[in-house]
Amino acid sequence: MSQPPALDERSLERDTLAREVERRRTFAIISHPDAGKTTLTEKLLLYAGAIELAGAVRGRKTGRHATSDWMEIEQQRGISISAAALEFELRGHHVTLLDTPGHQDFSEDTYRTLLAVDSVVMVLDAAKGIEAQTLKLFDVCRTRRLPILTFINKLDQPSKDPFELMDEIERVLGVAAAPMNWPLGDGVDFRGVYDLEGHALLVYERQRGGTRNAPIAVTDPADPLVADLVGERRQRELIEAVEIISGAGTRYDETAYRAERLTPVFFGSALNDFGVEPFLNAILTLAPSPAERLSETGTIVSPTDPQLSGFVFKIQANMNPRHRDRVAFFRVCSGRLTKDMSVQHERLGTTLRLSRVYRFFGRDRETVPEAYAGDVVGLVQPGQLAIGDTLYAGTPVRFPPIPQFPAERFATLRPGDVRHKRFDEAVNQLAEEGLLQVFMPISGFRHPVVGVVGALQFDVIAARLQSEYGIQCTVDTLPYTGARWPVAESEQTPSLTLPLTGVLLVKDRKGRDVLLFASDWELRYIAERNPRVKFNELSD
Ligand SMILES: Nc1nc2c(ncn2[C@@H]2O[C@H](COP(=O)(O)OP(=O)(O)OP(=O)(O)O)[C@@H](O)[C@H]2O)c(=O)[nH]1
Ligand SMILES: [Mg+2]
Repeated sequence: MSQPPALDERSLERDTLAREVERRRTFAIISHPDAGKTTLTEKLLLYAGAIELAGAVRGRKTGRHATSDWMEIEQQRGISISAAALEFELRGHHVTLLDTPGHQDFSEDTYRTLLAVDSVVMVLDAAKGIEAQTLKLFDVCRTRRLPILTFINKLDQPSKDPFELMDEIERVLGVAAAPMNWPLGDGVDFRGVYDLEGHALLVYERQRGGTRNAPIAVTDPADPLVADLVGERRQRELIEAVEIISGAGTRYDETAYRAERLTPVFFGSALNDFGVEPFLNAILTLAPSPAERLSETGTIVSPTDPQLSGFVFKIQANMNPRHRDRVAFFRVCSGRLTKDMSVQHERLGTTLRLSRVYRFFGRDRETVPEAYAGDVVGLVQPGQLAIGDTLYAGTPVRFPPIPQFPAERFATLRPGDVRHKRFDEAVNQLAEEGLLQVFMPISGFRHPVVGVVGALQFDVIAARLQSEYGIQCTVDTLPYTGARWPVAESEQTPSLTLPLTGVLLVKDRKGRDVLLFASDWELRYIAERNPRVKFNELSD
């Protein structure tokens, strides 16, 4: 038996853990579609020195694409579909950034990602303010107690008045908005931002997109240098704005930010590389390092606890054509993860050796020898890991389950050529990712019926079957709007009485009965006719 480590060895380990945790920043970028998350992500990578050239969301065929939109269908359509993890080192910090999809059809992936981070960057389109999906995601952040930094993007286009935007954040989201810098003009008239803390002017020069302007120090908004740089009219406006902000405006307060009562607000234009560098600095200095987490039973898991723990929040197959494997994205919550270590698989009650541990940069991966709380690592353990699984070493722990969204749209998948085994395997792999739920009809054609949250996911399924598995597939949409798992009260419960139309009885992957129904009317009918049966919305 090995000896327990000596006292000073243990305190040395504690110091290392504390230091590693302290320097970690793990955050997700969220917003309504098209606000500029992926563009901002790309520019943050550029300023962090993690990439040399920035790609674009709508790159020309031969052009560079944004690192986080690595999937073929993302590049074709210019939207994000799947959350992408990007990890890099910057000025002594270890940063993990997760770019999420904004479209509500992919929001389950975004919700799962929000479980894996310690804070959030919220991007607003300056012309649009708080949009519907941003509001929904904000509510999720609030229940998960995630501090939020705000980046108001696209100031190079006609924008709402900045005071109106501050007011909208406070009114609609119900948090204080503390401007950290202030824009001078907008659209064609956009001249730059004034750093309210540092008293410096960052001047925007339209023609010089991509170049790194340094902020110019001024004594205050009334400094004659300001007029030289942006003109007298803009200076007068700035003086007035700063007076209002220092009088009645909200000032940054760390405690309030950490308690999700306040969001620091920055202005800029991601596409034009403007205001990105100060924002990156703010992420490093303001965003919190990994905090304690609660297990399912309510025990506190400290990030500096020497025993490893964490959970799988995402599975993605075929990320790299050279490695056709399934990656389980694992958020480390405590301890140190080392390659080849043995861990306990909480759900299966087995021991697992972590032989393939990667860190990710969009599609690219590299082997990592170790990881700490806050890190998101990719584990390749074929067939052994599912979304929501907890892994630990030492004292048993289980993290709360990850809720699955109920499917609201259904379709039959018809493969073109018939290589059934490969097709079934492909559909099952996509089901493991949580992209779809698979059902088998009881009678008629044996083509699988799939359920998804949003209609765009059908396009993703067809595109991925084609590009990742070489399977041409037709998606025939079905008129159903929901699924229920009937559970009989007892063995004596009579068999189901169903309406003649508007329902379909299918089996799930575990062979259980599932009812698909076309509207609430059928569901009510079924519930009334079968009083001794419970109809569960989710399978487990
Ligand atoms: N004018 C202008 N356009 C921008 C700016 N930032 C992003 N865009 C454009 O806005 C569009 C959407 O940008 P994305 O970065 O894909 O937005 P997103 O939030 O990642 O979108 P989803 O991932 O699909 O939710 C693209 O055409 C960008 O080029 C900006 O600062 N100014
Ligand atoms: Mg995007």
